[in-house]
Amino acid sequence: ESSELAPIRSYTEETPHGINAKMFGKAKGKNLILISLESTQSFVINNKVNGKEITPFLNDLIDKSYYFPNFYQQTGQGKTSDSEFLVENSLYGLPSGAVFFTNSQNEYNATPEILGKSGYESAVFHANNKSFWNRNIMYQTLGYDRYFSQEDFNITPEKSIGWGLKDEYLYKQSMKYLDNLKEPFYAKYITLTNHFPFSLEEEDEIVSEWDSNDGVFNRYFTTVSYEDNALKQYFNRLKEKGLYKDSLFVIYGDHNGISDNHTEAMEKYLGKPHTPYRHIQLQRVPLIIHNPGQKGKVMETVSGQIDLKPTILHLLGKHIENDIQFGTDLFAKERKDFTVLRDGSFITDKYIYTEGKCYRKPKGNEVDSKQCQEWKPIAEEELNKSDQVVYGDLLRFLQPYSSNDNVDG
Ligand code: GP9
Ligand code: MN
Repeated sequence: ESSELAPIRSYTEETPHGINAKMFGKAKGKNLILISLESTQSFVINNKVNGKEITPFLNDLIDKSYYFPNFYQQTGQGKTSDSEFLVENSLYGLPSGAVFFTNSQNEYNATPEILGKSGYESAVFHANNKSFWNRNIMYQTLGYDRYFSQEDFNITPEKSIGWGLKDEYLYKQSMKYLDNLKEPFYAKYITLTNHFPFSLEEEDEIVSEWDSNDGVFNRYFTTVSYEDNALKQYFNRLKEKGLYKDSLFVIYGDHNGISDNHTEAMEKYLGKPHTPYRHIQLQRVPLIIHNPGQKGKVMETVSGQIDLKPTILHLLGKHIENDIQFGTDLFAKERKDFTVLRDGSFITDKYIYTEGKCYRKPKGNEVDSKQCQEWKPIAEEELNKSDQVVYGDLLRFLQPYSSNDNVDG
């Protein structure tokens, strides 16, 4: 292996990459269905607007799933595409620009490629223009077999809102394509209806708009609720087709939807002042891992999108011996409560560090920055090392890997 990769490997191997023997292979041989919930933040989960539950379907599902309330989005300027990059590769997006554009010709060792080697057929469903975020190129690089984009869906004005095809039709029209995928498959859905500026026709509203003087904020609840209901319909379709039980579901928010331009309405809604601490806590996005038939469990571990690749692969019973992963299996006993955001902010079990200041959880009171000091170089190195991999295209030096399907340690 190249000497350029050696310091990276010794760094990623410093952090314990544990495997939870009880969880390893829990979903072995199942289909993997990954759903990216556009702009969905955790503050809507188990919460209400105008006295009504915002996400009744997700709230129910959470009771039968692993739910991660301290899961953070780690994207930068590449927004949705950064979240995809993080999740597929366990590498960070770049400090500026979108890695989907700048480094689409690199070598990677992405989840679709890894699963492809054990017979999974992979497909993405996203009803936008195929070249948006350079996806048509990047998906080939990541090893996707199929990409169903705008041109593969029947998109009419009645079936569209805002950025394009409504989520309910994305799911509905994907069913015939799912039928033609060879099982086990890896299907990734990128939803769109809950995208800024959160437009929705009144007839599609499940909850009504909130009543602050911030229209964007008020409408957010309606599109989140619509997204929730569309997902419910999709699950029903999968059950009818007999695909539900044979699949592992990973559902997560891609990034925040409510920017700091809406802090006044947010303060009013949450009844809490907007502080740098609050800003970081609002970068939490839902993560739901659902393996049909399991018991529900809330997992408090501080985590981020970087951790999904090892988590998913281990659940499917794949351990990639010599992969370079910056994340850690969320079920591993020895994993540390620590997550770095793309701007260098970080979160531990006790502290949040952002904009050069250290805050104590859960109240968010500022404490001496010394309290956060020990983690600061770790956070910096984490991002630097990942950036070196991407800028230097270092995964071209990865040795062909062996997949160990029988880990029980
Ligand atoms: C566009 C969709 C939304 O295809 O992924 O993009 P975003 O603006 O959220 O990155
Ligand atoms: Mn997005």
